Amino acid sequence: MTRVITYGTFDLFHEGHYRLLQRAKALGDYLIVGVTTDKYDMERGKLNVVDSLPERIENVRKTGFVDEIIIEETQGQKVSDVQKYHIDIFTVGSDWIGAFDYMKDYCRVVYLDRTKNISSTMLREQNKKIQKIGVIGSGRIANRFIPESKLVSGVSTQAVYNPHRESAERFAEKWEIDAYDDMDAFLEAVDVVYIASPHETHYEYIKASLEHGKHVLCEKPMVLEQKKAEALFAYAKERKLILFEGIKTAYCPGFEKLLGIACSGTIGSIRYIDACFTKLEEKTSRELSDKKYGGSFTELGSYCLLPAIKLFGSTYEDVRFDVVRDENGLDIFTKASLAFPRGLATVTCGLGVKAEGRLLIAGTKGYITVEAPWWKTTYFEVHYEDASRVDKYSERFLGDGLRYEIRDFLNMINGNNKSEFKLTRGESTAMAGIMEKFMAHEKRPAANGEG
Ligand code: C2G
Repeated sequence: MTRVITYGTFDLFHEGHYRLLQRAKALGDYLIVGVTTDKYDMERGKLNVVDSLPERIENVRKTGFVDEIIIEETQGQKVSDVQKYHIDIFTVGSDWIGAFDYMKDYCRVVYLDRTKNISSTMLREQNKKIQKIGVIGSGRIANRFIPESKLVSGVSTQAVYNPHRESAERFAEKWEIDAYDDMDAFLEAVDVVYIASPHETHYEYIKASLEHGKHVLCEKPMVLEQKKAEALFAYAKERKLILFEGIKTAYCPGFEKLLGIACSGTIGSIRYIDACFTKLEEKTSRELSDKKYGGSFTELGSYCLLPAIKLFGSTYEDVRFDVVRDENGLDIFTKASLAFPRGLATVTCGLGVKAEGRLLIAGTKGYITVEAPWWKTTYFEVHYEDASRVDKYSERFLGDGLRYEIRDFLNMINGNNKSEFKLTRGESTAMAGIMEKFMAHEKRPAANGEG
């Protein structure tokens, strides 16, 4: 008798789960399924699990493929289960290829093809709850997005669009999703769109997606013109769609905690913010070779503006730019100085100059410091006039951190507006306005053609 084991959360049970269990059972005679506990899912960084453990167990049981169900509670449990239950085959979906090769010392390991498209008539009711994501763009950030999206229950990334068919296909093959170079067909296939294409293409892609009735999560900077941000948000609102700018810092728990402490009065009234982000790039990189839309400020400015806009508000009295340019005329280092009614902010970004990359929030009673990478906030300190007193705070930041914005985006789609305050339409619009002023300062076009 061949004994098989597999594990999973099996939240919002869908066809991908069903087919996995069906094929797992077919690998042998006796199938054991380990269903994860909420605590274990939290530990391994899976967000937003909706169904309770008894519901998830019941859905696994109902398939009729399973001979025995156990609970997966801890990290190292798989190896001991294999020995305890005399397992011959360990199996899991191909999205985990390589991750469980260490189990080969104990039994056979089989990665079963992941199900690309989880919709089916049979499971239509359940599938309604799962948002099918389509990704526009197939570059670095899109590659980071997919594994992060797998850690948010309630979404399934199923399609990629790139006008260059080959790039779309390469990306689709890597992530076991469908490739499109036809925008209409792509938008037909998905419920929501994640945009990770070059900055100047965002506007047209957001517009097309909203026109097709799709919710949109767009990478920063969403657009480089205030009027365009206003128009897009107004249109999304009219169509009752969510349009969401993905500045990951805004949604991560550490930054949320930081804002909470900063606003709590602990450091008195905030009067000065200094945010710096530098990341050295190769001269040949898109960021340093795209003469129109590249450079430090369009690339990193959104992160640095975020704390200032969050803490001082969207209305500023003045913004000035000082820029160091390379031979292409692109800003390799930019300092933006902003005056708000309540205080001052300086924002420094560099792709060709390295600096300490710190965030400082100064108030009338003390100050907060967050060292780089403060944009993935995990630890910060509060200092006072009495230098011997330092309050220390820490928080988790999991993986690449995109899972937090995906979770909040999903919550908004599902009608839970609690996340809206994390980055409001007004704040996103103000940032687009600052980007527009920067582009004008650099005498570069903010828009790619007519929009
Ligand atoms: N799966 C699939 N096709 C999909 C989605 C999921 O084949 N479209 C598979 C996964 O690869 C996994 C199983 O269904 O084998 C359960 O998926 P999840 O509930 O998402 O659980 P997961 O996080 O993959 O946990 O210890 C837990 C295991 O590591 C797997």
